[in-house]
Amino acid sequence: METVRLTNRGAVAIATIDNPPVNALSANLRAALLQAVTKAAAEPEISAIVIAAAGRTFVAGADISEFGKPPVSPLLPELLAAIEASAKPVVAAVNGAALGGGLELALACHARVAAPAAKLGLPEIRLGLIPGAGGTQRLPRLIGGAKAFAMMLSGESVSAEEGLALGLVDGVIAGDLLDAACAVAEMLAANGKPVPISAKTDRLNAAERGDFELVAKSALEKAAEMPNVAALVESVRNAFDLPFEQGLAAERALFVKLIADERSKALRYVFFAEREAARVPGIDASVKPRPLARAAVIGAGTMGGGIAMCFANAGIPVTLIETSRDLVEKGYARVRDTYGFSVKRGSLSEAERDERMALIAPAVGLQAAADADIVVEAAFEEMGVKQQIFGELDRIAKPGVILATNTSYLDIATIAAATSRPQDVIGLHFFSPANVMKLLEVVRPAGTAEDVVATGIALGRKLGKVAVVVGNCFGFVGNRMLAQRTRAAERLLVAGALPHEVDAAVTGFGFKMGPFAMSDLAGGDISWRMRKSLGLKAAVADALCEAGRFGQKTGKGYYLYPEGARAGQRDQEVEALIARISADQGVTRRAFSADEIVARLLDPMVNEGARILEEGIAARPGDIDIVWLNGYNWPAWRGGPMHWADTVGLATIVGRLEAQAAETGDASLEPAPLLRRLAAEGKGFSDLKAKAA
Ligand code: T1G
Repeated sequence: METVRLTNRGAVAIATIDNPPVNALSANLRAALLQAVTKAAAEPEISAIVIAAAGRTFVAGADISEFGKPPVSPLLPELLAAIEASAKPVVAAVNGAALGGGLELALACHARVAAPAAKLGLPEIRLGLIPGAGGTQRLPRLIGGAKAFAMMLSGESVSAEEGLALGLVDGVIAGDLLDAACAVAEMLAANGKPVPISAKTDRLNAAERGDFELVAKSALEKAAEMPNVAALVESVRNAFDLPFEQGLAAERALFVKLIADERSKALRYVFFAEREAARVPGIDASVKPRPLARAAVIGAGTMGGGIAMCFANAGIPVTLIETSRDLVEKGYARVRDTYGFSVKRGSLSEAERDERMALIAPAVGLQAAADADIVVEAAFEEMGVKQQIFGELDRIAKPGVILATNTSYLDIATIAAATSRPQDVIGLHFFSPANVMKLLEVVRPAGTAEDVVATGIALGRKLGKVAVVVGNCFGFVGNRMLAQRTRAAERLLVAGALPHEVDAAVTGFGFKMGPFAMSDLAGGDISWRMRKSLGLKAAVADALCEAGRFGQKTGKGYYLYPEGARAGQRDQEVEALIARISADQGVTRRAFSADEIVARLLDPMVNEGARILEEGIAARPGDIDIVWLNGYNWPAWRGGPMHWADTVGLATIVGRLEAQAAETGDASLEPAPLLRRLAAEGKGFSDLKAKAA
C-alpha cells in the first residue's frame, strides 16, 4: 500500500502520509515522502507543498522497531534537509500527535498549522535517547533554549494551544485543517518563503543561554546515571555554540551512540513489551468485554478505598461497601483525605475532588452491590471470609456480573467454587496504593470465561492501568517472584550482610528502595502473619516481629526511626541480633560485595520467572518484566528481570544458581529446566515466543 499519496489543490501539492497505525517514519515512508516532495518541487505549476497525514496521528516519530538495524537511506535528517531546502514553501498540517521525528518533520517545514486535538512533543528521552533529526538544533531556535531543553528533558507533549503560545505552530485551526494549510502555503508562495528555522538566531541570545544553563545544571545533578541527559545538554549547548550544520552532525553522533547504549535498548524493549502485554494469546478483538457502567467494591480499607478511587477517577460510579456504617464512613473519609493531598499539591482541583467523591457511594451490606456490572472484593485476606462473601454475591448480583477478587495470593479457583458462576470470577490484583500504582494483574483461573478476561483488560485500560494477564497460582507472578527475593535477602543477613548493605546494593542497582527499607515501610507484621499462616520461618524477620519491631509504624524495624523519621538509621541492637542468629545457625559470617548481593537477590527471581513461563502462568518473558516495572519499581532502564537476565547471560546465571544451591542445600535454587535449556542453547528469554497464559 502506498505510504504517501500525492494530490494537488490548484497550485498546492498535498503529500498525505498514510502508514498505519501511527504513521511511524519507516524507511519506506521516508523514501516515499522524499520522492513526493522532490516531485512536487519539480512541477512547474506547483507553487507550494502541504504535508498532511491520514489516521489519528500526524506522525508518531521514527520507527522504533528499526533502531539497532542497519540504517536505510534516506535517513530522517536527509529527508528533513531536503524539505527545509525546498525552493517552494512546505507547510505541515498537524492533525494529531506529532512526536519525536514527527515533530522534527514539522519543524523542517516552513510553517505549521495544527488541529485543536494535536499534541506536539519530543519524547526521545523516555527511550534513553535524544532527538536525532534536528530537534535539539531547531527547537531552541524556534522557542528558546531553556523552554526547548525543558520540553526535551521531560519528553512531555504540549497541546496545540500551548504550541501556539510557544510559537511551535503558526495557527490552531478549528475548521478544515487542509484548507487552512493550503491557504498558508499559497500565502507563503506569494510572499516568499520565510527564513527556515535552521537559519534563525534571534533566540540564541545570552539571556536564553543563561536560562538554559540553569535548567541544564539541575538536570545533570538529578540524572547522573542516564547518559542521554548529558547528551541532551551537550547537544542543546551546541545549538548556541556551533553553526547549524555542525550542531546537527554532533547531534547525530550523540544519537547514534545512544542507540547502542544498553539503557536505551532496555527502554525500547519496554516500549514494545508494554504494548504486547495487552495482547492475550487466544483472546482477540472478537471477544467483546462485558459492560462496566457501574461498579461496587467490597471492603473500605486501604485497598478497597484505593480501588474505589480508581473507578471514580475513570468516571465510573462505584458503591463502596462495608459491614458497618462506622467502617464505611472511616473508609470514605480516608478516600476524601487522599484526594485532599492531591488538592493540596495542586494536582487536583476542589471541583474535580468533589466530582470524584460524588461518584463514590458509601453503603452497608452486600445487597448494595445488586446493580453493579462489576464487583471487586477487597476484604480481609482470609479464604473463609472471601468464600462467604462470594457465596452471598452469587445470590445478590445480576446474571453476567463480573465477580472479581483483589486477593494478592489466595487461590482464586477456590474462591470461584463458592459461587454457581465460576466462569464470571476473576482476579484483579491491584498494587498498593491502588490509586497510584499502574500495575493490574488480571488473574485468570482455568474456568474463567474469555470475555471476562477481556473485560479485565478493558477495565485496566479504562482505569489507566497497565494490565497483565497471569495464571492462577500462589502469588501469581509478581509476589511469587518477590517471595524468592525476600528469602534470598533473609539468607544474606544470616550469611554476613547487614540490612543497610543489602539495601544500598539494591538502590545502587536502580531500585528506589531496598527490601528492608520496603519492609519497614509496609510493616513487617503483614508478611509475618502470612508466614505463620503458611508455617514458614524467617529467623531474622520473625525475631524482629516477635520483639514488636514492625518498622516505621512502631518506630523501629530493621532500622531505627527516631521521632517518626522517614529514613531509617542503623541499629546496633538489630545487627547484634543478626550476629546471634548467624552463630545459632553455626554460620561464619562473611562480607558480600554489592554485585554479589544483587546476584543473590535477583538470580532466584529470574529462576522463578523461568518456572512461571514453564507453567504458562505468564505468556511471555516481557509480561513478567512489565509486572516488575509497574508493580515493584524495577528500574525501567534495566528492562525488567528477564531482560536483565539476558544482558547478564543465562549461562552465568545458571552457574551462580548451581553454586548457591550447593552452598545452601536449597533445592529451589537449582536452575529451572527452561533456564538450563536456554543457557545450553546459548539463547535468552527474548528468544521465546508467546504461549497462552
Ligand atoms: N515506532 C514504531 N511503532 C510504533 C511507534 C513508533 N514510533 N509508536 C507507536 N507504535 C506502534 C505501537 O507499538 C503499537 O503497535 C501501535 O503503533 C499503536 O501504538 C529520530 C529517534 C503515538 C501516542 O516515542 O507514544 O522519533 O501494538 O498502542 O495508545 O528524533 O504510540 O499495534 O503492534 O501506543 O494510540 C519517538 C511513541 C520515537 C512515540 C499513540 N516517538 N508512540 O498511542 O497507540 S523515536 C515516540 C506513542 C524518534 C527521532 C527519534 C504512542 C502514540 P501494535 P499505541 P496509542
